[in-house]
Amino acid sequence: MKNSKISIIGVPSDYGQHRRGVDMGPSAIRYAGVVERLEELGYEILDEGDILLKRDKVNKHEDTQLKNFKEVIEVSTQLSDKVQEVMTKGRFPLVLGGDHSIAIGTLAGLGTKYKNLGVIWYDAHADMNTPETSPSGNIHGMPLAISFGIGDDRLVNISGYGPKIKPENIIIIGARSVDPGERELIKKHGIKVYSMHEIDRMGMTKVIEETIEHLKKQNVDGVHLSLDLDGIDPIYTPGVGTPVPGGITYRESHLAMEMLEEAGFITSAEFVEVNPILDERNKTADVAVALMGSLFGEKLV
Ligand code: B3U
Ligand code: MN
Ligand code: MN
Repeated sequence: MKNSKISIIGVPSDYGQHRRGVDMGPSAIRYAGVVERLEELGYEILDEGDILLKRDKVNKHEDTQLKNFKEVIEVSTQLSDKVQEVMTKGRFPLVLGGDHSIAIGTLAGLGTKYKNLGVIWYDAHADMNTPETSPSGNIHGMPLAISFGIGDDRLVNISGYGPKIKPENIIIIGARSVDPGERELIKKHGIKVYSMHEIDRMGMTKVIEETIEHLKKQNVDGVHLSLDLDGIDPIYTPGVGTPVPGGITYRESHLAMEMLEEAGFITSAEFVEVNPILDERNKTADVAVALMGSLFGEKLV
């Protein structure tokens, strides 16, 4: 990674879905040794601590079906500010979730600096539902659509502007649970998706080669990796709220991280959906930290 200074931002939010415990994700990842692992690689790490969350439920009389709507707005706004502050200091933002709704805030912050940001969305899901198409009302199933301008206006316009990213700069890797409305949006906006089908047919090497090639062709001015631990097969990462079988292997994931590191163009990252309550002895946080090792240049020999 070109930037040798990393700032860790914890976002202990579980507001984007209904299973408690994912708010402990940042603690679990710290416990798994993220700071030590990256320091060992020679980075200067600053743990910025966690975004502060209010726990009073104010959503009771909300004018929307979206769960914890006001809380998600509040967390996203705070996180966006924090990401901007970290970038102003010239540091690499490494965001630890929390559920995937936090990506709304991360991308809101990143978009103030990067006008042509590339986004790699490593996930079993497309996270492109809208209030109309969502089967659950869970905002963690919506952050990608929101970030390219589709969804509730108040979420689309976090930090006073929107959209944050362009659909042609998005690449989804690992999809295997896609809702009908999401499929339509993927087609309509020509979103590039490497589902498990393509990963199986082409192999992860080709998938990442094409990803890198595509983003370079798009002339992106930065690349954000948004990694949902449920993209990986639940054999390796059982501690997630919505596990889907038939996922990306541990080895394929390391290879992907290593190839992205070699490309040298990742400018920010987030690791989300680690839920230690649903986990087996912090296995999922351990995988998250191991993958961060590869993403930041750990070598086997
Ligand atoms: N697509 C479903 C399920 C889901 C999305 N993201 C996760 N689960 N982790 C939804 O609720 O939108
Ligand atoms: Mn997700
Ligand atoms: Mn997911």
